[in-house]
Amino acid sequence: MKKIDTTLYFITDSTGFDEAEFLRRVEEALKGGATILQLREKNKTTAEYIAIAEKVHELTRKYNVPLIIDDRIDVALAVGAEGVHLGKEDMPIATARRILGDDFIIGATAKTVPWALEAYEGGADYLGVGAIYPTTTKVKTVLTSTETLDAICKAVPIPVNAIGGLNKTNIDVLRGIGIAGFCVVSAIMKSDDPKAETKTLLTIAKELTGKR
Ligand code: TZP
Ligand code: MG
Repeated sequence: MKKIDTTLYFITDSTGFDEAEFLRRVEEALKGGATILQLREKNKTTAEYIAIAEKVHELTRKYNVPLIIDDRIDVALAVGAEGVHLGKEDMPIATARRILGDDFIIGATAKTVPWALEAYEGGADYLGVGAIYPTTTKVKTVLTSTETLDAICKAVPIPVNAIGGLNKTNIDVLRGIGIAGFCVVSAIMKSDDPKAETKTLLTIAKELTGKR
């Protein structure tokens, strides 16, 4: 199995920021210790997605953090990213695995045990499960119970991350569940001090996952 550290998985959202401020926040999160970073863009043209991905990749390389591209294997390949994250409406996991080969990181969204097993069997390296709480980030999702999250963790041998509405004040519901880490968007992206917030979340994530 590939070694992927999903302890504190930061997902970007450029909404409301100019490019310089967006990149500054991304770099602050990297300085704070995000262990993996997903570039998530829903309203950009292919050319725009590639252009911003190249800039973000320069930063993630500097901090030795894998860059995952949301939805788009063409963009991931174009910029030489380390991985791609795919949901139900994106390319099927097994198809992506066939195209991308064994070394590429492929993450999948899963909201049920059968869906998690299908993604794992198709060749996913990790799963994102949620939304655990309602989220202010623009996303088509439904809530996933902590019971389902727990069942998914027990059903697959790959890292499982919780996602959705998570921040430093409400993480405790995940205690005792075998997650590898958790994903956050707004907790870091909208923080007044993204670096300090990332540091705090990393400490919590390490403690929660028994990595400290
Ligand atoms: N998938 C399920 S919830 C979510 C995604 C992409 C958004 C999480 O964003 P936030 O701001 O951490 O709630
Ligand atoms: Mg998607």
